[in-house]
Amino acid sequence: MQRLLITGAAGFLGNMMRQRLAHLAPILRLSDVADLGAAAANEELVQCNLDDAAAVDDLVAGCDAIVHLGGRSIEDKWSVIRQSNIEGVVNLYEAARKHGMPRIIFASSNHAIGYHKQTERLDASATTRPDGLYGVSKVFGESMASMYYDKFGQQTAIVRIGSCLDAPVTHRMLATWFSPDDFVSLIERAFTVPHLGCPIIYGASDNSTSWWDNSQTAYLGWQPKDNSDKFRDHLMKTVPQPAPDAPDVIYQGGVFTADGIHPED
Ligand code: NAI
Ligand code: 15L
Repeated sequence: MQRLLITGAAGFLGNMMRQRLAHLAPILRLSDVADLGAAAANEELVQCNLDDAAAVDDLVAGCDAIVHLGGRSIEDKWSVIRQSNIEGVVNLYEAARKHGMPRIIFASSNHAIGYHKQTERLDASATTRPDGLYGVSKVFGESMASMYYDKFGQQTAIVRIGSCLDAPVTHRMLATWFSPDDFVSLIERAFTVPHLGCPIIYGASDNSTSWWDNSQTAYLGWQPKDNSDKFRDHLMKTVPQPAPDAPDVIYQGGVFTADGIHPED
């Protein structure tokens, strides 16, 4: 691979991946609507809005693979979600189709299935149960990936990310935690497996508490290595246990299920 595109590169995960994925290609093309700072010798910086089709077309041209992290990452009013996660995904997939169909990692979210109870165990065939407009937009993105695969053969790894950060900070995250190292190894695998297809993969580490079953994507040969247990004792001692009827204890999407629909200004 010559050039890897990372969208949302100024964001939390984007910043992390800017360092951690640099070994995958000699050139990293980094994009965001926000400022990306100074370019390192191996970096091309492109500041653009994902809702700008022409800009996204230029952005994708010449890229051999895409890690699509750009978009609104929490619940918000519809106009914001639509611009970033609906128009943005449409523009990205059209640009990819026109420019040789580079493999895409699509950062979906557990909020696509957030209204499932924590007592359920889900695999890739589970019904989507989004827990807000943000979750609905991720279901839309997953559908775009699926349709572009069936119609054009565009390959995408749809990753329903749980909670990707250095360490879990809530009790719920003992189940949803996805270590950055495990995310990196999944991306590496998705770009090197001979046939990727368009799998749905739950982005979680090998946590002892788990609601998700990735057996349908065993063909990828990816195994998470980390386990949130190493943080369990500290978390139990330092973070108060939520009430048994709290959304964070009942639903896989946790507190997102308690959000209202955000009105427009
Ligand atoms: P973030 O909010 O820190 O980063 C998202 C980036 O996308 C921001 O830098 C933002 O400026 C950019 N962006 C938003 N709208 C844009 C637009 N219209 N045009 C261009 N750039 C735009 O979010 P984070 O945590 O880094 O997440 C990255 C991706 O992973 C998001 O798509 C999020 O939904 C998904 N995800 C993240 C999880 C996590 O644990 N961090 C969990 C589940 C999903
Ligand atoms: C997400 O989809 C969000 O982008 C992230 O900020 C976390 O809140 C995560 O889900 C989560 O459910 O913990």
